[in-house]
Amino acid sequence: MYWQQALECMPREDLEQLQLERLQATLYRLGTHVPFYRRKLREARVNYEAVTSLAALRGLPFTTKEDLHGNYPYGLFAVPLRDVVRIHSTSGGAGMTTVVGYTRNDIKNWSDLVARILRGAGVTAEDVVQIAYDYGIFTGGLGLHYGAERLGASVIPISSGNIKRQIRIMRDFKTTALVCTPSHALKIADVMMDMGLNSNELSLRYGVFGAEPWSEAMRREIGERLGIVATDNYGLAEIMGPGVAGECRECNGLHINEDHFLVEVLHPETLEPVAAGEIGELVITTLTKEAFPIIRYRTRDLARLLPEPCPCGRTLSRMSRILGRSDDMLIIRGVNVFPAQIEAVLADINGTGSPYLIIVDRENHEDKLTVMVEVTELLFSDQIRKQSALADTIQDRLVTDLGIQVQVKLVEEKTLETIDSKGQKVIDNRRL
Ligand code: DLL
Repeated sequence: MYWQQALECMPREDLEQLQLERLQATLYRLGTHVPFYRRKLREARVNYEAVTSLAALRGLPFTTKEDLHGNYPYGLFAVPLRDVVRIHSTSGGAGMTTVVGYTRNDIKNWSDLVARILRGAGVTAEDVVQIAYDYGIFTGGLGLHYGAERLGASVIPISSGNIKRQIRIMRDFKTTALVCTPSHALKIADVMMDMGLNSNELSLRYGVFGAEPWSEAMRREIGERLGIVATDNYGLAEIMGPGVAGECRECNGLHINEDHFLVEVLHPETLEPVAAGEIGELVITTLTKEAFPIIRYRTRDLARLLPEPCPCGRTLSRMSRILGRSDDMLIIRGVNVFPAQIEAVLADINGTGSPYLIIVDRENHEDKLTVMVEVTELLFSDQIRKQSALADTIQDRLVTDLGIQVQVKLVEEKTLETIDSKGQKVIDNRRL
């Protein structure tokens, strides 16, 4: 049930010593190789060569998404591109893209950390693992693929799309572990039902799900409908991708790979640590990354630490599932979407730039994004053809920029305030 037992079950004292040594090395790397951090550390009056305890973390400056955008594309890389063997990005489209790089050694560590998560979920070298994440610049597909191969499992890189084919392959190839977003797993269950297929006709045993928020109710439903044990795993491209934290078979919180990541839980406004076990924002420092080390990254993900030791024997702390965000980012079909991206597209197109409302629904376990846009009375009373041309233009731009399907509806001026009197920009109707 362990992949790297000595590390996953290390006495806390040894773990903290290892963390300190790795923090020192990371600070040295950043201070000497990344001008942005050299400046930031100087401004924060941190003598990175004199850090002698983990408590020094509290005095280090934060890194935000804006910092990453300000250094787009390669400004925060700590090695020359010659040493970078892979480049990924956060999910989500233009305007908000963050570029991250990996050295050969980073890929090796990443594979081991993902292997830990798969092993913790029950998967072994005997398993046939079907990966239904998008394979591409998103970290989900390749990240889990390398981890599953490292574990020695037989990997089916099915990717996303064509669910009937995914199901047929799952049945014929006797897939034992399914890896995808939790909503995709439910979609698979729906389509199986349409195909008249029962989970008994499959060989599935494990489901390893992440990349989007889900709930205990969804875990139960997936478990019942697919006949599997469903575990949660968490990660983000800025830190590594999948592999940051994952559940063991206790299904009660995600073990953080603390020998590679230092996680703080801070109040999102005061940025002070919350009391033990309280909800706060996860702020993460990488400890072993070579190409793209990062300190005190404000993830904007809300969770809490679970203080009790886990019966599985791992000494790595556990965190709750992700309980929300401290910003307005939405995750739609596993893709990160910011209202500001939509606003920027609208501002760019003539005839709009006026009030809009983003509506997110989940129908048949699939997220649907609708953007309602007010247009002037003049345009509204104009020919239908002109209207639908404008709707198409907006839709095309949004699909290109966000990287997901969007429906655009034009409405008359003042319609939106009747739908939503509170002037919110987003109505999220999804019930997880
Ligand atoms: O979603 C990495 C990943 C891939 C994780 C596959 C797990 C499995 P990004 O595209 O950078 O990376 O999106 C990261 O997704 O900040 C969270 O808000 C959200 N997220 C990721 N995992 C979970 C989860 C990948 N298990 C953002 N529960 C993060 C809830 C999650 N939210």
